[in-house]
Amino acid sequence: MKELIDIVSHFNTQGTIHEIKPLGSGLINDTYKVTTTEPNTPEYVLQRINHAIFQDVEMLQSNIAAVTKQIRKKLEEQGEEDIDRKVLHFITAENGKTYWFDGDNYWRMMTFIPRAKTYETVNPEYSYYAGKAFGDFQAKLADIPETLGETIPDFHNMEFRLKQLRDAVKANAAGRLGEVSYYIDEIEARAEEMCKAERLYREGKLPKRVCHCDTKVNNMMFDEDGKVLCVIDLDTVMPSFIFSDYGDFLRTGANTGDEDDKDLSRVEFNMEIFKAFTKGYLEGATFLTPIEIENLPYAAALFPYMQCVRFLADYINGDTYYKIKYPEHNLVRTKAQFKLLQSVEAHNEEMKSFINSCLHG
Ligand code: GN1
Ligand code: MG
Repeated sequence: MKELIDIVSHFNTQGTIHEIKPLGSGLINDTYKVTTTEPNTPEYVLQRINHAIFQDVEMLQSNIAAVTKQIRKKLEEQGEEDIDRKVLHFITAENGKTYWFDGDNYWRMMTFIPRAKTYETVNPEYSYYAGKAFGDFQAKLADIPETLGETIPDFHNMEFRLKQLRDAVKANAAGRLGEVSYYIDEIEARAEEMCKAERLYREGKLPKRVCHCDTKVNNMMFDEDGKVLCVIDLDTVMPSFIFSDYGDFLRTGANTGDEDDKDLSRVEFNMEIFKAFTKGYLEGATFLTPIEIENLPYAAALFPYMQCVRFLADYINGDTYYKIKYPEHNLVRTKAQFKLLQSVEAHNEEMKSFINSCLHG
């Protein structure tokens, strides 16, 4: 904790530090909650940025600055109250930037949003609010004046993710290939269909828009009444297909089991959550084109598929990307995402007819 206190001392915070404790369940950055002794000073969040993954920290933080500035402006224009709980606020360090480099690691701090909660699972009512909130998030960013950089190049590019998997298979760095051939075959059987977004983009039929790109259900803060306060974890906000935000929420929010469930019988795609989220999303994302809407069921399948590919590639590579809790963790995650994908596929027709009913009443 002494080292963490030292890091915090480089930021312009108020009050005396009382405690610094780990916070949240992210798989990439390390996150801590910083509490202060005085009752009227804010609490903070301290994060060690995963610099191996986010290599251009300057770009990362300037994207986030542009995004939070734009959201704040829109909230002000709408006459919103409680703005400080509805958009993240980053703390300046003594170097005048919103991050601090200690010689080894990059750190940043933001104000902790009081009386807010995150969830690992949500009910249909909360999903409806979440759908509206992510639609609204994309709508607010539609006319952002800055051009955002790709903080992780090709982040949600399915062709690129498949290439990474194929490279991992070729190298077989951890000698794990023997146990995963079933999953490789299942992935390859769907590869062409799953790269549809990239094809539509090349043909000029599908736009890229500013998206969040990590709309896991636990990246959203809710207030005491279950209303969405704000979206957090802005590292991956960048131009992408809207499928990213729609699909990744459903991947996490509509899974009846856990992302890394060992009991595959618990993993199913929950259509009640799907319906509530989709209804909210279509209400919030008023700018969607017919081709985007028509491909929402594809997006619901794409994200469990992409995550399956990413977890499997990491497993084959010997666990170099995601934090793991035990040696088979990435394989367990792969299997759970594949089971979820199969369940999404089984609901394809039902998804389509629900979306049609939303559009035509
Ligand atoms: C990572 O940071 P976190 O845990 O919210 C990952 C996402 C994955 C997710 C899988 C930068 O998100 O893309 O979907 O894990 N973020 C990055 O749980 O790779
Ligand atoms: Mg997160």
